[in-house]
Amino acid sequence: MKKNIILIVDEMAFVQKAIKKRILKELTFEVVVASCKAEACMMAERLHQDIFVSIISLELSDDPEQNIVDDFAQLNIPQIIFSGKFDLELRQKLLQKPIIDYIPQEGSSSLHYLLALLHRLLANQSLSALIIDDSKAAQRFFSNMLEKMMIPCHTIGDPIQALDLLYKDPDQFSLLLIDYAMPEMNGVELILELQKHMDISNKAIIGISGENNHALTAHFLKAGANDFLYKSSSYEEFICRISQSLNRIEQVAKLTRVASTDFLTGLRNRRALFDVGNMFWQLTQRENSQNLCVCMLDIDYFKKINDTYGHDTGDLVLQHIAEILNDSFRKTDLIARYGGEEFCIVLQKSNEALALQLMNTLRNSIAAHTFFIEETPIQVTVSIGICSELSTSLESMINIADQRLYLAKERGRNRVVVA
Ligand code: GH3
Ligand code: MG
Ligand code: MG
Repeated sequence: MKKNIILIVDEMAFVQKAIKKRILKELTFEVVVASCKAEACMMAERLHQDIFVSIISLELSDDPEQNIVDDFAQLNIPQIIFSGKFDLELRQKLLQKPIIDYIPQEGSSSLHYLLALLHRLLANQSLSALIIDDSKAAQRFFSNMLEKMMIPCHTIGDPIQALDLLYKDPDQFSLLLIDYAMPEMNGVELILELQKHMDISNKAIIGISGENNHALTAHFLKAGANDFLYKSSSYEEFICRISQSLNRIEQVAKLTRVASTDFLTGLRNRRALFDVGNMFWQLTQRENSQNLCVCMLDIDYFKKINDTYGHDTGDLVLQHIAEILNDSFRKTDLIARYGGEEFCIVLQKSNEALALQLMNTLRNSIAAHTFFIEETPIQVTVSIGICSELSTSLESMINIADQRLYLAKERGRNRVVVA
């Protein structure tokens, strides 16, 4: 079961309130609060299996020795220390304990850091990291660290096996920690090799070295790593750098998603059609195959829908058509809104007969479907043109499919034209 409770332990009611308010606003956790160690331990005993994380102040009148940290550790409750009490000796002592992080309470920036950390921990659970290091001790050190950050991880000692694993399932790992000195291949060579075969821009790659050699930093970064750390770095520095790299790749992924998505239908937009479609075209050509089909689909007399029921209803019809398209094809096919009420579908590993069959099924199911928009029944038909010859470019295939679409219109609409 998902752990859904955050336990706040703090004597100060206003601190409790401030943290609780932000958590309830930004996250979907249940929040429980305790004002002293005794109360916190009682709650912990009862709820420890459901506690995602605890946020603990060390200034508790009934716990001058800060025993709460060990008590909670025994119950395996993840801890973030969020405390006004801060000195170097205490920091050293705490960093020996299995806590996630230590945040000095210093105004609103610390609360901001705390919330960012909670968001990070939550997202970390659904990531997967690969530690590539030939030293067992280093593997243990890094996996402990990632475990504290709630990042599931795998370890591997042989860089060649690591490459195999990454090629087999390129999307499995979003964080790679790569040691420099390894037998067979060093960490920089591994990144360069990896780049030849796959897109690494969606991964956080951290180079690591045991030697204090400054030239390595630039070497790793130039090869494509997002960051670099020495094995002697502190745990705090590791988690800050790793979290920052993960935040960055997630932001880039989000921007890329927004930039390639059609706002109204959620399908890919025209720009993404060309980006991804050109990749499909090149792949098909490299494989010496003819099996790529481009289909252009246009709604018949769509202007009439707008004129009769209004533009908003027209928008809803477009959204419904997009849903039907999404449900009609394989995940590996590309579905995009080309513009207005025109859509483009690129079928990979498909031939003329298969494309024709798929498009006729789609055309029939749209024609047979009644869209109910605010209880108004609306029916539409579509015309489709298919290009199944691997022409000189994706663009030329789109043009050919478009010409056939207009033949379908001329021949009376609600039909598919293939050649
Ligand atoms: P045909 O069968 O020849 O394709 O006729 P049609 O009416 O579908 O084609 P036409 O190109 O004359 O008109 C397309 C209409 O689609 C006009 C335009 O206002 C409407 N349209 C384009 N984009 C949108 C949109 O995002 N939302 C809505 N509601 N309408 C749109
Ligand atoms: Mg139309
Ligand atoms: Mg049109």
